[in-house]
Amino acid sequence: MTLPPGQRVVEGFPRFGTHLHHPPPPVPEHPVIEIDGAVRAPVRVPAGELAGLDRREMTADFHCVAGWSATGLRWEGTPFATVYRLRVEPLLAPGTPISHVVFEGLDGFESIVELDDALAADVLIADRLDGQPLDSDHGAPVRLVSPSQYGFINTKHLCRITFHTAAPPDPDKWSPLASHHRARVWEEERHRYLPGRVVRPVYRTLIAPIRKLSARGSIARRG
Ligand SMILES: Nc1nc2c(c(=O)[nH]1)N[C@H]1C(S)=C(S)[C@@H](COP(=O)(O)O)O[C@H]1N2
Ligand SMILES: [Mo]
Repeated sequence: MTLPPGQRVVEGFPRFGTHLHHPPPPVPEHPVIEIDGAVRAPVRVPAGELAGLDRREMTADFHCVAGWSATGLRWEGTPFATVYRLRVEPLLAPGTPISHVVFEGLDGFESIVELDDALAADVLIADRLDGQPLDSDHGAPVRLVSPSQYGFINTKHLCRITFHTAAPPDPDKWSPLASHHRARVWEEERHRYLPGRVVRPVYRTLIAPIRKLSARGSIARRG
């Protein structure tokens, strides 16, 4: 099996992220996704409706920037490109030059993605994983899945998609560990200022302790 540079296979699919000290956010009774930003008027669309527009199945590996990869995950959902064409473009004034998209989760997590990367054929708004509805560890009720980009692009518990005509303000602009804007796994675009190779060994020491933290969840369930 070929993995992107600097990645190692882990068993199962750990719950991971910047949020491990919190339980996953509760799933709302009627989940909606708000579409806002550079649209004429914001709209709220039931999450299930977005994920059901154009059902696809995709098997892909998942790569966290910290160096672990979960392999052979089977996602189901709708390509983001379909959501954009059917539900977003009609909301835009003609000629609005959308350049960036912000995906926000119910826990406040955000990922900033260039529109062209978000429109790639392998980017899904997913509501099922391995034949089951997404569980809370992995992003219930719906999440973004962009397997060609590191995990931090793949916002879970999606509740808002905001469209921008220029790069939005970037919270970690001055951080030496700022995330890479494009985060393409095959280019090893982990960080903006540091080459991927340099940070690999640091991350490696963190994977085991962080996995322990998340072990109560999905690893056990997936066996
Ligand atoms: N809402 C939300 N989405 C998130 C995160 C988060 O903390 N909150 N962490 C990101 C990171 S860093 C990773 S590696 C993946 C982990 O996905 P998993 O928990 O399904 O393994 O989720 C991403 N999406
Ligand atoms: Mo990650």
